[in-house]
Amino acid sequence: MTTDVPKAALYYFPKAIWPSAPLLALEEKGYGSDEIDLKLVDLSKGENYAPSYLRLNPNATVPTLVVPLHNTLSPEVESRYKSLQDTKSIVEFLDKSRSTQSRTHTTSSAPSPSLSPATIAFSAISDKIIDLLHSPAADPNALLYLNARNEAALQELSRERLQTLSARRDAVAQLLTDNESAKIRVSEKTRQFWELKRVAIEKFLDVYQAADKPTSALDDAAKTKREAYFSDATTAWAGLQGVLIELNQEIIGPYVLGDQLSIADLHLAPWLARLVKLSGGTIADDGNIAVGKLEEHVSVGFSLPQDVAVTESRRRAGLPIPDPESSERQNRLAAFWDAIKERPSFKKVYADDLH
Ligand SMILES: N[C@@H](CCC(=O)N[C@@H](CS)C(=O)NCC(=O)O)C(=O)O
Repeated sequence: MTTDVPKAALYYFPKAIWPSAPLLALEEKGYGSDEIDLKLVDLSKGENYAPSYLRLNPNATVPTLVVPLHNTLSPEVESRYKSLQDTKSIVEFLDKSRSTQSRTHTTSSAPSPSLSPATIAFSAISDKIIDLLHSPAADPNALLYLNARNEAALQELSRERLQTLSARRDAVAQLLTDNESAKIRVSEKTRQFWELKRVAIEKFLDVYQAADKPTSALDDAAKTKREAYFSDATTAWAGLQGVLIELNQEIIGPYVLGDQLSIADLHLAPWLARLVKLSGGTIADDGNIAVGKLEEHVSVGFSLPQDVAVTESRRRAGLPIPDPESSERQNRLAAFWDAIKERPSFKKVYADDLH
């Protein structure tokens, strides 16, 4: 294969949630490691705010997929690119761009199943689930920053996140200073974008930095900030209940559209992995344990209807059935967790830990 043919480049960060969807897609679709360039954008250092990255994705988010335009897939023609800037379009693109019949530039001979919904009805379910997972009420990054509803939890969260959040604030502050001193020149729109990011990061930083003090030792301003934070956190986690109920109703099981994996599962997997992690679960936990921890974390006593039999879900997912006589039941999210975590794609993307 020639090496000078322009390739698509996936900008990602391994610990971020949404880039994990295209990373799972690369595995499930059998892309060879020579087909897509993987480019790391270190979110913990604020690299996503750099002007060079904003030219690829003005939202400063990962993933971004930069693809050579089709008619210039030839080394003689100067390459032109377009960038896909959201997870849904990127996963769809990766699904459509490799099929076992197509002659993509690859050394991989792995099969490439279609992951697109096969009917209009399936398409509607898939879209509904993907849109729900990307809705503000389900935002896994907001839930990460708001994952403390009492003083002890806030102390722990602060220990985990203070350092990277400070580094990200410093990166944005440096860009604003460099722009001020004309070391770099950006548009007013970009300057305002950075300013908004700085304010948003500092709002959390203020609360995290004071985490070690009991509320009684805070001055009035800090107390008000902490109370507002706990109120936002409580609202965010309460709002997740409705999302979980809806997801659990819509999933056919064990995967979103039934026995076969589809693009919706590539969104649900990283989303659920993050929420299980935020709830204290691990990759070793089976569905009932992992989703049980999530239910408990959302609200004590909250539980989704256990309307499927574990043996039936495992049979449908092609998993071994240790006890065929078992009458154990589970909810659909638990069945999904059992099925997805056994896939080689999931084991690869989450080899280090859930994130
Ligand atoms: N709507 C976007 C959301 C992507 C997103 O929120 N990415 C997070 C990481 S999982 C991010 O890049 N955050 C960077 C930041 O906000 O500074 C998508 O679907 O791709």
